[in-house]
Formats: sequence, C-alpha cells, structure tokens
Amino acid sequence: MSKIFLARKTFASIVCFIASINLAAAHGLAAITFSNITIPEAPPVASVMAAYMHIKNNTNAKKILNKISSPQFKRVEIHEMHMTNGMMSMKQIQALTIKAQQTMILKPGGIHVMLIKPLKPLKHNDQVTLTFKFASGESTIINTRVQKTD
Ligand SMILES: [Cu+2]
Repeated sequence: MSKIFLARKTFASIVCFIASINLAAAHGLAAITFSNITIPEAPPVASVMAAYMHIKNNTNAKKILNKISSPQFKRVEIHEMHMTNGMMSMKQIQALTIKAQQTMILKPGGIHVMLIKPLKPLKHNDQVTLTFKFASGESTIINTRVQKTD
C-alpha cells in the first residue's frame, strides 16, 4: 500500500519537474519564483492570518521585497518571530533582502507574511491574491487559496 503511494508520489514529482522545465524553456525563468504557498485556515473571528512560502531569487543580484498587498486584507506585513525573555513574539520587518540565487523560506516560527484584518472572514478554499513589490521595480501577483489545517 505504502509502496504504491510512494511510486505515485515519485511519478507526480517527475511530471511536475518536466512541466517546470517546459515552462522555463517556453517563457524563460522568472527572476523571482514563488512556491509552497500556504495560507492556513483560521477561526472565523481571527483578525490575522499568516502566509508561508518559498521565495527564490533566480538572478545574480540581490532582491529587496519591500511591499506586499492583498485586496482581501486591510494590511499585509512581513513579520519575524523572535524569543524575548522566554516569550515568542513577532516584529515587523520593513524589507526582506533575498541574496542572489537564494531561496528565502517563510515558515511557522520564522519569517512569515502577516495578513491583517480580512475584509470578510475567509474559510477553506477562498481565494487570496497577494501582490509582491520589489525595490527593483518588479512585482509578482500570486493567486492562492486558504487551506484547511490538519
Ligand atoms: Cu506575524
């Protein structure tokens, strides 16, 4: 049972790998690529939600992410978790520098995107649009969906 599952998973990743090669060949690799984007569902009363992702800088120059916005939220900030006197807290980062060829991993307990004050409560499968603006003038629009938490 688990063997079959593993084989399927390998097959799926091969297909994805080939698809990404074709995409890169057809359109040229984007300067900055986003993957593993996750927005976990939060209780309906929550005033904030978090977004996690991998951001890869495919260029040989550093990229500075200095603004994120979303039509579904009043405000979007980049946050970093840190330990102060044994307590976890988070502080805002004004800009996130991604070095040449670096993959920045935004994850729970680390750097994350804080989605503040949803204009309406968002549940599993609701769409979220995020616009990432870089100091170099590039911007990327990502459409994703809220995921159910385990
Ligand atoms: Cu936060």
